[in-house]
Amino acid sequence: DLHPIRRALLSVSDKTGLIELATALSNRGVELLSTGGSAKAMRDAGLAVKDVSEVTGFPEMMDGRVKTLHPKVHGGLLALRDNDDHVAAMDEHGIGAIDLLVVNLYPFEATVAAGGDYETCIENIDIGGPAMIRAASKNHGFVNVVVDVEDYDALLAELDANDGQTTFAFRQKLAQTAYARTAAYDAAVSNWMAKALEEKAPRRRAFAGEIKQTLRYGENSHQEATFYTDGSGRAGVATATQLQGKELSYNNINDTDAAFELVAEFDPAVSPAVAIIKHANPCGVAVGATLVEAYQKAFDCDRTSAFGGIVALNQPLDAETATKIVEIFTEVVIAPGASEEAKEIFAAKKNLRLLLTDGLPNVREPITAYKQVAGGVLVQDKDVGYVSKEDLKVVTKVAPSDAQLDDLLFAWKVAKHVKSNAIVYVKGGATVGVGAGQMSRLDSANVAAAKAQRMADELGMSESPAKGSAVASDAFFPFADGLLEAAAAGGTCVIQPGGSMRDEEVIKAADEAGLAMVFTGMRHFRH
Ligand code: 93A
Repeated sequence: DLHPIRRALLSVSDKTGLIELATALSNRGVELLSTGGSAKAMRDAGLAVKDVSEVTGFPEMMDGRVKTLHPKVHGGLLALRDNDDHVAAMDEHGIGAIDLLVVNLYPFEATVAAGGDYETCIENIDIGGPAMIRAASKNHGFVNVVVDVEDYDALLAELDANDGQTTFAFRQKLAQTAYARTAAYDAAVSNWMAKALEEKAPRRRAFAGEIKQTLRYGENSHQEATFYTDGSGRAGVATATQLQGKELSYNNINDTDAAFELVAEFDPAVSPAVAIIKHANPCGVAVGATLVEAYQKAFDCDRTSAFGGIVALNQPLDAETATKIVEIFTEVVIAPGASEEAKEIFAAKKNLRLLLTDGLPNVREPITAYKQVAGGVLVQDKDVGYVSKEDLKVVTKVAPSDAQLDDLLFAWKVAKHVKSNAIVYVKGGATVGVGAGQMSRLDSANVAAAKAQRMADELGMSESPAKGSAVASDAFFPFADGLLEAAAAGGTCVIQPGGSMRDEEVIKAADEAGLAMVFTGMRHFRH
């Protein structure tokens, strides 16, 4: 597999070391072919060089865009020397074999780095060079390809060591280096072009989806924002029809989504349900015999926070509920439909936004959820997990009553939609205290208890509604303290995933406090 070098094509942008290499090759009897600038440099140094245009019979044209792109060049690089057909084709078409290709490419990367304008960068995309490099590399069984000035010495050393020939292993290594170079070159072009695309269009427009609304601003007024639909047609805030009120803001949309996804956990065929949301957390959730009752119960949980809230219903808005809702300032109401009467009642409140959908979001639909992190994106299945009565495991001496089970499951559904750490107190199908987003579970239990006490104060109740409540914890109690806090606030039954190292200790504490506790085996972190 030793092959001699008889004919070389040198075409280099970076002329460093060119004369030394060409002289050394010439001294070994190698015939030199070259392109415009490279040929001139060598000729100026007194070397005998043949122009590629003389070989091809075509002048270099189109500002040099076409100089080596010719069968006389590519045939010379690609022909298999031991293949009779190839050799015959060379003879027939007057193609001479090229045994060595020395190319370094138009300085595309350096042009970009120097801040070259669009046209200049485009002109510095080398086409003929990479084409020859890839051709010569493919034919490394016979052809040597050098793409780096640093490798000139190694080539000459190889020729010295092998009596003017090169080994297959050497040519293969050159070819591998060469493909790495053309790959990196094209990657540089692609990256540069991607950046140019971004500069033409705002970054957020790069998101693949239909623009639903250009928002006045994002989470804060200095942030630009856009609302897209994802093409799924999924029932929810993105596909809702707005009947009245001002344009939705970024935060309105986020909160409306949280509200509607939460209320959709409750089957409208079983009972009407209402969720009121502030800052993506529920400040009141309830089921009731009627929709208006559910609304009243949800509102009562935290009247202070419900002011300016987002209300989601799991059934069409009716006149009674509409009348009740307009009593206080509400930002958005979303529902799967509304009666004509209800619409008329709302029409008097010009600023109140009413969003109607064809149905509830399918909370069991296994869709994908994304979260951006620095330099990356986290992708996961949406949390569509749920538990039913049969999945619950009673772990305490006392088992919950049927009424307690209903409240426990209700609390569990709500806890899934509360930012972790989540502790939720529920009584009679309504939240009475919600502890959201604290960094310790104990703090969340305290917050929920304090909110329950505030509810008692607001409504003039004689005792905290947390007395006799069902307590949900979105993840296990790592210690007994959070559980004991819930018991102290008046909780009498508890639902939690279980699975803590200290489950035994927590169960013992529950038994000592006379609590009924069930494990779900599934947690609902939400961050
Ligand atoms: O414009 S090109 O893409 N068209 C070609 O046919 C071609 N052939 C060689 N650029 C081409 N080259 C490049 O020219 C080489 O890769 C090398 O970078 C440069 C050498 O040009 P000169 O010898 O005129 O300085």
